[in-house]
Amino acid sequence: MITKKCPALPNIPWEERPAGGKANRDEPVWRYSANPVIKRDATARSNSIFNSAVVPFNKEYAGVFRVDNTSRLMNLNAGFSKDGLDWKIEDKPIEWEKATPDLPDSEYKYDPRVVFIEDRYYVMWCNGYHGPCIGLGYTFDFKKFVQLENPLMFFNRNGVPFPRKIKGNFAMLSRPSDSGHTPFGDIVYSESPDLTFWGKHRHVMGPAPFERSAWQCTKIGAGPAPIETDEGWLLIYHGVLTSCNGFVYSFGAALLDLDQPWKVIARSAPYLIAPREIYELTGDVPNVTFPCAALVDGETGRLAVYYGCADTVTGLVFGYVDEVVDWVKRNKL
Ligand code: BMA
Repeated sequence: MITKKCPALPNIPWEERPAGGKANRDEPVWRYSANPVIKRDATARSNSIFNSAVVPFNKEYAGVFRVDNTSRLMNLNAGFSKDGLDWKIEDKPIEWEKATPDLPDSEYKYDPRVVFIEDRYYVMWCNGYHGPCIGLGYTFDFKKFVQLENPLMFFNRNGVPFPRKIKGNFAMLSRPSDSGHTPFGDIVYSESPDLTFWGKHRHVMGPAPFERSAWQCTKIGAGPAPIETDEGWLLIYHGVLTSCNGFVYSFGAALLDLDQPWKVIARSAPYLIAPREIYELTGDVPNVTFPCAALVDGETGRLAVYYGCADTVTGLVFGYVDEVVDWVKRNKL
């Protein structure tokens, strides 16, 4: 078992791989049969709930959800669940307390990631401040939330913290962008001693050559917080293809070096999941599967990945960390 570095999570949401016709396909993950696990109208004024982050919390689950409301404003709401499947999401967005009074206001917030580091849950999101930038904050209880300095300059999206310090520093991935629907994008690594000042920027990987892996040939971005395994950090990441109808968002996986995570050990040429089901193919933005959170049971290696579907609802896929790692190594770009 290569996931012993992750804590046990005996109540991880789970469903066995479906038997039958698809059993011989080389696809290490399978969709929850009751997808979408979170519907678009789960709060009083939500237009859509997608690209959201869940974590184990007090033997149950909590999360920070991207809730676009019926004015089509993008914001983050807290939510709670006993089993990771049935969610109660707050009707009102999180009201952030500023760590220092001179912190700039956010024009919007979207695409959160949540990770427990040392003593608290950190939230990273795409924050509106003169264009998209990375927002950062923390909570202990998912009731009171404190906002910290924006880690990096605008323009940037898909900020994702590592779940532990690397050689004494906090670490994150991000994806420098422009102010619009960016037609490019590479994953970059950065470190910080104090979560305010970030440096040691390193290029991790860029889009793949079109002729070798087309689903990730326009841009890529980190998904859930990297998962620590004996073979490296397992990074689930999204990739974008530009079709005649616009962007198509799929996701695949890579293995990064444990001590120098900007070094890519392996990266998958095929995707893990691409828009195929009706709730991934149609919605407010068609053809989007966008992972933002992963739960792992360190005992069994079970993996549950939450992903936004067509910018409208939230889906869930299951797999085993070992099988995904093995699949990445067998299907290297
Ligand atoms: C990106 C972000 C994501 C979204 C994706 C597809 O720029 O807005 O939240 O899922 O586009 O529309």
